[in-house]
Amino acid sequence: MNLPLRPVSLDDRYDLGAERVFLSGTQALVRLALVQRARDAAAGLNTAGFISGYRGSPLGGFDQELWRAKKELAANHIVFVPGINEELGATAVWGSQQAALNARARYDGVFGIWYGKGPGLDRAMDVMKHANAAGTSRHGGVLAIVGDDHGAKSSTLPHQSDHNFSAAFVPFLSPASVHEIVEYGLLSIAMSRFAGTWVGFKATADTVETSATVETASERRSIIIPDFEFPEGGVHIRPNDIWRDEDTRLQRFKGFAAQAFARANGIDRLVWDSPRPRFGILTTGKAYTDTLEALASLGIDARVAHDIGLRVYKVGMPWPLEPDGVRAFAQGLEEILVIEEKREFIEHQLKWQLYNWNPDVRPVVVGKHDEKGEWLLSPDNELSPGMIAHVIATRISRFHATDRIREALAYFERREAALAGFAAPLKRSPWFCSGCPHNSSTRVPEGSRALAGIGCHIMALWMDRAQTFTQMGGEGVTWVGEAPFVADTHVFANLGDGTYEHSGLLAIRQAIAARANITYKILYNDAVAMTGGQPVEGGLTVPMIARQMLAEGARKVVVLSEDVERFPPGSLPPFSRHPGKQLDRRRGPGRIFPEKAGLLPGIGRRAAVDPGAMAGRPGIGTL
Ligand SMILES: Cc1ncc(C[n+]2csc(CCOP(=O)(O)OP(=O)(O)O)c2C)c(N)n1
Ligand code: SF4
Repeated sequence: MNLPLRPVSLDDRYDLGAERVFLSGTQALVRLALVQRARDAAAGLNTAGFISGYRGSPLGGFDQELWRAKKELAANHIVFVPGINEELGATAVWGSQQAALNARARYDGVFGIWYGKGPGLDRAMDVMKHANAAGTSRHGGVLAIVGDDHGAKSSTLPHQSDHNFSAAFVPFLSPASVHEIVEYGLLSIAMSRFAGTWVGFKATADTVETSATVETASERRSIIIPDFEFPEGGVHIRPNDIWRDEDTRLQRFKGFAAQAFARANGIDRLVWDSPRPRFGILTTGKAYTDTLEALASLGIDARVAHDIGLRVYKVGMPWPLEPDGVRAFAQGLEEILVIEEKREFIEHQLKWQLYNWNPDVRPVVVGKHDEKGEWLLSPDNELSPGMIAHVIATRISRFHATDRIREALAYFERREAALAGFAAPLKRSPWFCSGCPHNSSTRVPEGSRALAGIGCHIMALWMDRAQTFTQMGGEGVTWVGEAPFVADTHVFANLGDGTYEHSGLLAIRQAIAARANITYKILYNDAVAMTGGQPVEGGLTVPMIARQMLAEGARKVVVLSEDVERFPPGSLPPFSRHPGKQLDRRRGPGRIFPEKAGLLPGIGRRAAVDPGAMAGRPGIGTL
């Protein structure tokens, strides 16, 4: 039988009329902005969109996707301005809500979208709290998308942002897959408009860095605005607000409004039920899809669940946990297993929700630990369907044990044992690409020490060229706290140009203020390499950095380049150009700071900028 093939094109991803589109999670975030604007227009609202934030995996490519969709965004009144860092990006998004306070506003409202990696949310917490307390505009709303890397696959620490969102009193949603991104995004923006809060959105590599064919029907779903008793004057942003009142509105109204919205729109839902329930699984986000896979491997589907008394509850909004739904779910259960990645978060809320409620409904709640306090689901790293299957099988074994379960468990155990005993025959340390300027610029003279920073050049840690590093924007500053207590008198600090623009300049200012003896190597490769080679915001050039460093008070600034002629006469301030690729490794920095032999004499109370070097890539300078 010859079935006609549906015409498919990669451009469908932003075709709002398409019923089914193939797109990545990152593209779904772009589509979300377009769909939001289209829904507003259909509802008679003249809205615009504003997007800002800072890149970092798993949202490393969001900015590139937005640049690619420039035409679509412009046609839909959506403005994208990359932040120089997450904190300032969030501040700009705060401004998108203030536009509604302006008597000369050109739109009914502006929906704001902020994005950042987990550590970016860490550094943006101050603005997050202030902007959230100030509130959103009635026809605007803010979605704060955070990229969480639970397994530290592409980060210097595993991170989960759940606790930060709740600390900032920002309700947040957690989509389980690409399929839910647009729908959850629309719900989040509508919730943000309704409850007057920013609404967070958790993106993991599994949800945002994968692609899928997605049915678009959910983009047209109706969104219910529930009845809710708001305080006089409402909960939205206002001029000359009173700070204590902002807090009262947050604590007493906005969180509860978010719960009412979640309840009305079924954001948390019972997925499987049974007429004689006894065992419940409550799960969220990526762990939900892993749980379904685990259940399938154990031969448990909706029909088996129905027969054996198993319920599955999917939480779409992990904070603040909506109480009516979880209490209804808990009724009749002997035990609830909470399956969530990393530190327990929903599990604690669930226990609060149940404890003072109804003593007749007190199921045992287990998750990270069992009822005896023994570890059950791992708090570190990601969960796998295998791990989850193990725990489910063990917990339900008292009422449901089958050959299929025994076989599946035996398979997982065999696999685990094989993995535990496996040692790679060959280990290959990552290294800079050949021709990369970092190959030479991260070397230090013999007897010297370098502190590493965030960026591709962090690989210096694995090349015996550095032993410690800091977060983005802290480069070299650990030396301020170490130097008074050790006999060494000098260190080098590596700092990429992307990080310099993001926050590293302040680290240098701190070093100078503390009169620390540091040689900063500003590794200019004209790209934010590690996240995909994006241009550095603001078009930073070598002469700009050199002049900036002198103005900050660096005692000496030297440009190292194999081709100093690339900088026309007059473009650099009057200081030494150094026509070499790197510091002389045998003679130490005295070679380029020839005032005295030894370590950076004369620098003493000031930081100096000692630029890194580069290989011969056209158009790339080195400072
Ligand atoms: C606060 C924070 N935001 C974002 C990131 C993600 N991130 C890791 S490396 C990097 C780029 C660093 O670029 P650059 O300093 O130019 O170094 P290069 O990669 O070019 O060596 C970014 C943005 C992070 N680690 N921390
Ligand atoms: S900076 Fe670019 S060339 Fe160098 S290691 Fe990173 S990706 Fe490779």
